[in-house]
Amino acid sequence: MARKTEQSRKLQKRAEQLIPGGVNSPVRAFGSVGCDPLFIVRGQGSHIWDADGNEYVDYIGSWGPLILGHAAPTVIEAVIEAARNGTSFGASTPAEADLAELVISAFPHMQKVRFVSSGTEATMSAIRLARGYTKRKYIVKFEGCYHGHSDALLVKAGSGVATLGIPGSAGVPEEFTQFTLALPYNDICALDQTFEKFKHQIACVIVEPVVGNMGCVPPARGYLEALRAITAHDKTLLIFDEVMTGFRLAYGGAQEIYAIKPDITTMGKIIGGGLPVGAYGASSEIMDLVAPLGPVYQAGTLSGNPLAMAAGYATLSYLREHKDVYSKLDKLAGEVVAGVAAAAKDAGVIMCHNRVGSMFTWFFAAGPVTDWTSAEKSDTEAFGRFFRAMLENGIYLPPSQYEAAFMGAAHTKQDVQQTIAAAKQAFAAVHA
Ligand code: HOZ
Repeated sequence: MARKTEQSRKLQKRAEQLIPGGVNSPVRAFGSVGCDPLFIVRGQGSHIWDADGNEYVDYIGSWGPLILGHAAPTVIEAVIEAARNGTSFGASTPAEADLAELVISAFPHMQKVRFVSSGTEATMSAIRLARGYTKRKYIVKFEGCYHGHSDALLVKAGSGVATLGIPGSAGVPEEFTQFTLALPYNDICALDQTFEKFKHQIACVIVEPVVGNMGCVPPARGYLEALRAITAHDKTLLIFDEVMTGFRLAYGGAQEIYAIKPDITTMGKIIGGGLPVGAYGASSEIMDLVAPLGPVYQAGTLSGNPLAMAAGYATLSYLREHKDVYSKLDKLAGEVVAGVAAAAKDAGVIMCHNRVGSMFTWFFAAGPVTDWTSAEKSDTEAFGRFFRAMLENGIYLPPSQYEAAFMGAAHTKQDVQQTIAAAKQAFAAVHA
């Protein structure tokens, strides 16, 4: 029987009258997968329910933050308790240093951290800090990586920008991006050439150490090491954008897995346990340039918000006490990724996959997908057919070929079996 969609449709029509595209973030409009967006009314563990009463296994988890699943009791109780004492003061609260201590303890290079309200703010502030520290203008980013929607970082960006197939954004004057150099990811030669050309002029290199925003793309062997060596040699700061990967791939993020110490780490998602948070951290020498100690300005009324601090603290303390969660996630995610890949092979569907721990993508491409040029070769029409068929079978995937899927601690073997069974049916639709 076809999935009911009447209520979600009604809600979308209403929202479209009031909000651009009916959404507060573009990918949610489902534009690239050819169906109406869902309106979610409830989440519990690894499942969500929409306004029409349909139930789905959720592989988005709010785009990564919900590593403990929806409405995890430890997080909900912490938020309720914090809310009873007031929701915002625009003044310091003890919870900020508590969360700061947990975050800093996870990253060996970090001595101080500043909380903001989103990943966009974190990366934007980290770039400003890098420029303030090095007194240089140029920044390097990579094609298909997404670091939020600040002007200088939208150049050749992934995520919604890639999904919509737009080169950047209207409203950003050329002058605002003249110091942004966008290079292919996983290409050491391009890095070498750029550092040769812009010697002592590059303030920082910002990278998703495992990319999530062109779909999941891991670093090639030796790539992050080369990045570290080149930046150190030129006294350029290396920024790891671990908004997605921090506390997800391992407690200490991608930098723990690949054993690299960046100069600045940006974070978001999991450190807010599902509430709006971002953060950037570095050595005291770098961080003490931030106002009020130093001349690099950054501020925010909702920065360090007590509810977000409480949700983040509950999530991180759980993960710190249960580090075996990462090996369990790795195993279960391995099973679902391999099971769906096998079903694709049996059905003769051209597909490849990338996975690092609990982050993964099935690309409708022959692969391997190692950078934006290879990701872009994906058959997005086929992905759309697969996405819609999976939805009909109760599986909620990211509504874009160029976004990673996430698994959380609440997912079960049964979820995995249901997903593989759904994929077997869905691949028939991909051929249709
Ligand atoms: N660009 C976000 C993930 N890469 C999606 C944001 C959202 O729609 O919530």
